[in-house]
Amino acid sequence: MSGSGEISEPSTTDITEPETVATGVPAVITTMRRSIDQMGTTKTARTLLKVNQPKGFDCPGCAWPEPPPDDRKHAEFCENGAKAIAEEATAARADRSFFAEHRVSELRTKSDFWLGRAGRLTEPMVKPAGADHFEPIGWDRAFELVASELRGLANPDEAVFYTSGRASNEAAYVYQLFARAYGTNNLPDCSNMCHEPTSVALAESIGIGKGTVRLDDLYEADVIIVAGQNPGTNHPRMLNALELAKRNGAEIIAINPLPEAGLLRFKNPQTVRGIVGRGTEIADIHLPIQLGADQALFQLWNHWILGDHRGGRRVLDEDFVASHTSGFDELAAHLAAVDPDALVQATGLDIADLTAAYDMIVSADKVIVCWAMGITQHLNAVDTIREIVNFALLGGQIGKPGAGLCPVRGHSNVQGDRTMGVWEHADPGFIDRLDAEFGLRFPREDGFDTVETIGAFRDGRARVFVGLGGNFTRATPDTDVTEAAFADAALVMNIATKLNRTHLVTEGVSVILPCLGRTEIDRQDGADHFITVEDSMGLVHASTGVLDPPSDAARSEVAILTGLAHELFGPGHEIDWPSLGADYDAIRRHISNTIDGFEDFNQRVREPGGFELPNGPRDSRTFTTDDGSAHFASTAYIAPSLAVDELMLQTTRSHDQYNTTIYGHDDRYRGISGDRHVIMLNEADISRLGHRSGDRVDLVSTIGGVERRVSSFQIVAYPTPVGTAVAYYPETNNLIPLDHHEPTSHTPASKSVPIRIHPSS
Ligand SMILES: Nc1nc2c(c(=O)[nH]1)N[C@H]1C(S)=C(S)[C@@H](COP(=O)(O)OP(=O)(O)OC[C@H]3O[C@@H](n4cnc5c(=O)[nH]c(N)nc54)[C@H](O)[C@@H]3O)O[C@H]1N2
Ligand SMILES: Nc1nc2c(c(=O)[nH]1)N[C@H]1C(S)=C(S)[C@@H](COP(=O)(O)OP(=O)(O)OC[C@H]3O[C@@H](n4cnc5c(=O)[nH]c(N)nc54)[C@H](O)[C@@H]3O)O[C@H]1N2
Ligand SMILES: [Mo]
Repeated sequence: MSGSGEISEPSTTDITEPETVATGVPAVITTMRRSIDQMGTTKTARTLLKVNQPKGFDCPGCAWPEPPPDDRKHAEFCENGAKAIAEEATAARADRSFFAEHRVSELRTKSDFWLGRAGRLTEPMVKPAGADHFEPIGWDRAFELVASELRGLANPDEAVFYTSGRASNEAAYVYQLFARAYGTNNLPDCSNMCHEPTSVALAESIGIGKGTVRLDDLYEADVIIVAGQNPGTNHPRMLNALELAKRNGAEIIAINPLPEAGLLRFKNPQTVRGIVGRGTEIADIHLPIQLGADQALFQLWNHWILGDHRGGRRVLDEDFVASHTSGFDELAAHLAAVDPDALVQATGLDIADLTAAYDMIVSADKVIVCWAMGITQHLNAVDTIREIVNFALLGGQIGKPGAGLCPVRGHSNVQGDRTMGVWEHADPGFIDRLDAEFGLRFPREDGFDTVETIGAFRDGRARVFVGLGGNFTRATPDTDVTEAAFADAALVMNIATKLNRTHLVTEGVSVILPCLGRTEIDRQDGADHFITVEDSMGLVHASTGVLDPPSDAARSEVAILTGLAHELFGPGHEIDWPSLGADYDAIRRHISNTIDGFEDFNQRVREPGGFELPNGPRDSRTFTTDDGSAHFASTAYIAPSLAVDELMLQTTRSHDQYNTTIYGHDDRYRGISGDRHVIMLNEADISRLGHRSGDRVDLVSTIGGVERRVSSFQIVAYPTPVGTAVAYYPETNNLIPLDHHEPTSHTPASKSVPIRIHPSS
């Protein structure tokens, strides 16, 4: 089946009441129907039975961990994991006839949904500079072309090497080695737009940029706080864990402006009870907070904790604070001086609800805080996470069973890619180890992150873009600025499973190299390879594809990278690229030698279920900060100021997309289907601003005095707090200026965007 133009785009939107129950029968039906549509019946059954099983592949959906092998249900997947797999296992092909039929100028007018429906890429394609068609190019010629472009740059820092979080550990390690051997640390990744504030805040406060809980901790917790996360859509298997936690007696507090289905009630499709029953009430308390006000909320709770002497005892864990932390006196003085009324007001929450949640927390021994993009994509994200860490430290909630910090990562191997050294910062210890391992001198200067990359292309300081997966120009903010910056690139090369807009943006040369997906058999010279990944809780395990590759020509990411490296560096290079491509154990040996926690990698990863990376705070309350203790941070909450006719917009995911991959047009749990161009507003704001539900409006941002606009969005009345608005990403990315980001991590503040609405002309 050749991908074709028979795809119809919806132009109207259907609205029904939002659902409060997640999963259950409708989810299972959606799963099966969608995968059967794209894959056919036998392939569907064969594929879905291998998801997240010890001898199968790691689901390419999210980074939520799997239970230990003997606990796994036969179906260890969810509706949205199945969509991710069906998207990859589709029978449609964006092959040479597809590219012959569609000009680049035509493809640029198509939606993300349409481009994805074209199907899997089958062979290397090139669009010469100034041309309007992609044409086939052999692998060797493609490598020669890219290598010669890289050799021709005045300076290696004119090339940028981006990674999306699906790349395996092996591919990621080879990739960073390639970029650094070439001479640059320009290694931005999707984390820069995602959990970077988490990595920054946790590294400085607890000495490691990762969370401190295992899956089992959730089952033992007394209270689990789920802040800024929509697990029913984005981490559906987390609901299984929350359900079990609840059965074991945990209470759950959801902090979220929206009443997301699944946080409020959940039916487990993996049990019969789940299918027929009413489901479990997941959240005991829902706090519908104002956007970006979580810093104020945790600061308020921390202020209360310090003054709380219940039954003559302080709620504060004085022993933990005395033996494991520093900066307490400063924090205590700082918190004593905050104005609690102003903090309450900033949250927009009812004092009774705030107090009820607080009482629940301080009556508990073991508390876990989970968070995702609702916390990280704000101007104050790093400060918010510092305040969450303060909260955990004051309660002594780190390094004991059933308690801790639980950032929930997005892409299935985004955490592993960073562990493998995909990072624009040149960590001196790691670079020294690379030097020793490979007998080269690798660069020491920090490279560009995601936002800096766009600035560099805009200003002509970067000329070549290489993408290991992802959809860079669509996922990033300031769409018009970003696309204009990339139009002038000399070369854009993407290693990809499917066609997307980033492949189409440059007027220069564009090269698309088709790779295997996680689900596919990686066979070279008769031998099958497996790869490894690290989940959100630091478990490393193997993943083996089971499906046939999309074409004979598609290659593994590792094979593509080592092939290109061999062409660029030539035979006799200090790094034996061909042998790394032929034997992934050889890559894993280098990983063992250069990355902590990977000793005996090849042996340990062959154990069922893999192995766990060491984690000082979690395992032994060891904090590898400058003074060996966990750091409190004193943060000042600054409330955003909006003009009377402004609303604070969050850009978010529907139930039917994976980032820039749009599976369909049905945001089922929110009761919205059809056209994705909707703006969800509180009823009170709609009438206050003189509009009605169903009106078409333009969304306009004027941050920094520059007008940015997206046109013709339909107003939908929705239970979002007064003054806030919700719309889908990536359609609204054009509203977010490049420099509208958190100051330390540079993560775009894509969930605090002040906008106005104007009637559409
Ligand atoms: N099916 C599917 N799965 C995915 C993805 C996908 O696109 N589709 N993407 C993957 C990736 S890369 C990631 S990073 C994760 C994303 O997973 P999530 O973080 O769940 O993603 P979002 O859809 O951005 O949802 C953000 C949630 O935070 C809430 N929120 C927004 N602002 C605030 C705030 O200021 N405070 C609080 N307390 N809450 C707020 C929103 O209402 C929403 O419920 O999911 C991963 N898994
Ligand atoms: N406004 C706004 N912007 C956001 C966000 C938001 O909430 N709001 N979220 C941000 C977040 S959290 C993230 S993580 C980024 C996501 O940014 P990216 O990770 O760059 O985007 P994706 O849409 O996940 O990338 C999808 C593409 O990856 C390729 N692909 C899929 N599987 C594979 C594979 O196995 N190998 C290879 N080589 N390629 C593959 C396909 O070509 C597909 O088109 O977006 C960020 N942007
Ligand atoms: Mo993400």
